[in-house]
Amino acid sequence: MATRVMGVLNVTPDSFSDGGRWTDLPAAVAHGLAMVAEGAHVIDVGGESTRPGAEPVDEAEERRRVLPVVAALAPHVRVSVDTRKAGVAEAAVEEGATLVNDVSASLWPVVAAAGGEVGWVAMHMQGDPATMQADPRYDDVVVDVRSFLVERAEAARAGGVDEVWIDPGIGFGKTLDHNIDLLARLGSLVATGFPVLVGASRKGFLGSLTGAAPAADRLEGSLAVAVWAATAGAAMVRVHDVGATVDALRLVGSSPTGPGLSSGRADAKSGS
Ligand code: HH2
Repeated sequence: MATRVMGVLNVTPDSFSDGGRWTDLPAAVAHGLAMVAEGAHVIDVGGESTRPGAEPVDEAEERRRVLPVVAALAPHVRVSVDTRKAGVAEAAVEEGATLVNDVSASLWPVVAAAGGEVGWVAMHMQGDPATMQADPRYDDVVVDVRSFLVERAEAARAGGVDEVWIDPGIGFGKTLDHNIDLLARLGSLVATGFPVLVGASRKGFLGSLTGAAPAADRLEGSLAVAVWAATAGAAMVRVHDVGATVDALRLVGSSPTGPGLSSGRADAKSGS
């Protein structure tokens, strides 16, 4: 199945990899449109960093950051709003967002109230960003995350949300081993039948595995995980490096835009 690409657009001063780069409205909109030109299917606009240790942002400030960007991009591309606040989600939908990317996995009633055009992403997080990496524990991380997500997703469906995504929340209250287990057994989430979104782009565990300390140096690991997730059946990957990810997915035949290795008719020139 073709895997779609969600481009990350953080309108924050403190996001772990692109914080401070898109806080100016014209720069944010230009970057969103550039990701669309590179092949992004959805642009995910966020106004509050949820990196480990991040402090919460108040609602008025989060609205000020995200709403103008959502309004400017919505005529051009599907926009999701990355928020934990009902008021921000509601306002973003009014400005044209049609997907609520909810790292708190609790906002489905807002989405249900918005009507059938709006989808919902339920992401798993253990604890809160401020403390979640202190000592995360699970009986079996894959089983625990799966049952949490299925319970939330089924509640949302029963409550009237037709489009429900699930996301294991890589790095959100997870050790290195937890992240690896979730990716290694991603098929267990895919088998639920809910479309799976995976966000591993530039995250810390890639640095732990490859030694690439600055987040911007984690492109190779990010691409490898995107390809891995797509091959395992993820329906969408959330990434910072859209063009490179679209190319990588195209090569393995997971991109909606072309044939690739898995189609058995790769367009490689003969002899090359
Ligand atoms: N990761 C981040 C934020 N939102 N949403 C979903 N559905 N899945 C994710 O894995 C996910 C997410 C964290 O990454 P980023 O937005 O780049 O950084 P920050 O939280 O510092 O703004």
